[in-house]
Amino acid sequence: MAQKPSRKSPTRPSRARHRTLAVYVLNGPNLNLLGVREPEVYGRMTLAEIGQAVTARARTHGLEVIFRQSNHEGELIDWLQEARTQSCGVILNAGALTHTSVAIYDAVRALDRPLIEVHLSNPYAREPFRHHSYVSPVASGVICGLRDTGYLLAVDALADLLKDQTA
Ligand code: CA2
Repeated sequence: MAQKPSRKSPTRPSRARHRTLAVYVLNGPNLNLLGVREPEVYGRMTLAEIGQAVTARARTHGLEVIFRQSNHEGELIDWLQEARTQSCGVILNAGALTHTSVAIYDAVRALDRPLIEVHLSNPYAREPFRHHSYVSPVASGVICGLRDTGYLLAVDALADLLKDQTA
């Protein structure tokens, strides 16, 4: 019996293989509380509003965004590992884990993608325990103290780094 011709053309690669990988924007512990408390430190925007603004900004660069928050170190590490193959780059606000987590440091080291570290506040103008970051030495760049604007600048910076990569 004659075989039904396959709709897949062997010469045309599937769309899935050629889809643009997303920017992962990962947020750590307590950042789900944004907009609810301490607006004088972190600004008035909620994390959901920042997510919307970041997604819109990324779209102007032709980039998609996966925006997530977790209060759990292990979940953030799982997402950083996922980002090794599923993202074109990462924007990370690891919250207080920035100052404590060797495991986050190891996961970022293993990433093999550009990563921008972001903080809403300026940790260097705050308590001494916030002055050390485990992320900064393995980040492509660091933006802090500019509140939600920092996330948008991180999108622009990442888009620039990605352009340089493909140039
Ligand atoms: O400034 C930042 O983005 C931080 O990553 C925020 C972390 C802090 O531990 C870092 O030192 C700097 C804390 C996030 C907690 O966010 C809250 C928001 C509203 C109310 C309470 C906490």
